[in-house]
Amino acid sequence: MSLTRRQKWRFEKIQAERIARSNKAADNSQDLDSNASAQTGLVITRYGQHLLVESNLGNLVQCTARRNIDLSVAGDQVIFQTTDNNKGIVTALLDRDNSLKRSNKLIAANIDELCLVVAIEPHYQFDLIDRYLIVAENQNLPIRLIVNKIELSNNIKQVKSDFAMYEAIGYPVSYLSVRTQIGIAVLQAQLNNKTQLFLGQSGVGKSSLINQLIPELNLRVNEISTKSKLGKHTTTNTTLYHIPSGGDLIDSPGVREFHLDNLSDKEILSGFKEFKAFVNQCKFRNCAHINEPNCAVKNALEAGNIHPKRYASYLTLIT
Ligand SMILES: Nc1nc2c(ncn2[C@@H]2O[C@H](COP(=O)(O)OP(=O)(O)OP(=O)(O)O)[C@@H](O)[C@H]2O)c(=O)[nH]1
Ligand SMILES: [Mg+2]
Ligand SMILES: [Zn+2]
Repeated sequence: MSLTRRQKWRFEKIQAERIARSNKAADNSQDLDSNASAQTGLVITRYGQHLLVESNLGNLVQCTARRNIDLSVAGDQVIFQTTDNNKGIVTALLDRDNSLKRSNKLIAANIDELCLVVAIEPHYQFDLIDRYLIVAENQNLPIRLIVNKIELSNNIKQVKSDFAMYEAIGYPVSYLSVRTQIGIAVLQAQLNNKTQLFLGQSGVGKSSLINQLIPELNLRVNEISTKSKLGKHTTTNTTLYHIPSGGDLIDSPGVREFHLDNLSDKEILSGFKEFKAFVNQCKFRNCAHINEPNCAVKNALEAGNIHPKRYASYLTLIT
């Protein structure tokens, strides 16, 4: 954590404690523990109306939130007070550095990097990968690609050439096998001391990978269907876990196909970051880069400066 971020955090904490005190004064209806003062905490997970909050001392407290407070999610910093029955009430939500939303639903907050996990089974799809990249670009979050189950591939050269196009435009890619322990140690070193949010289709191995990275966890994992090769939506709650040596990993449930984001044309275009250098050079200002004359994006495609698979996926998403 940089010094400025820590200073900002300190400032926000003082401010939020002030809010919490005034809230307490204004509300005598809840039986707050009279000896308990407001403390800061980290949201570990939310389930329905409940939040699991970790205090600065490392205690886990089951909380509900005051009604006037915005929804908080895993990774949020909050102010809470304990009640007589050892539960807690969240009285303030601290400002976020950032957050990830999908289909207008808040998933997690205060994230350093997204880890998009894909696999050989269920087999990765370019348009799905590009959708995640669009979401990350539009919310200004760095994203890394993790290709898991590579021991199942009988054409690793093809896999590497498929992902080389992402590396070429600046996305880090890791090739892994949780089953045969390929690439885990290298990835582990890259993740230390940061907060990573794991995303990706059900069954690709997000929870299996987090179990490898934090061995004492033992998260529930589930076989994928032998017939459809699809995952069974095993993880149901977005939850934050601490890495003992520093940093946090947030596991999330695989998104169902019909929950994919509705992306606007503008979001789609700004999600293809390698198009940026060309979009202002088209003949028409409102060029959609589909079949307009003198389109700089199409010229770049023909000149080999934009990958045909990326352009194809742009067309699929935009129409
Ligand atoms: N062959 C192979 N299977 C793996 C590997 N990693 C994980 N699996 C298996 O993939 C299946 C799904 O793994 P999970 O970790 O439950 O997948 P998930 O991404 O967390 O899925 P959801 O929680 O449903 O989103 C399990 O049977 C794992 O044992 C791997 O490297 N190779
Ligand atoms: Mg899971
Ligand atoms: Zn154009």
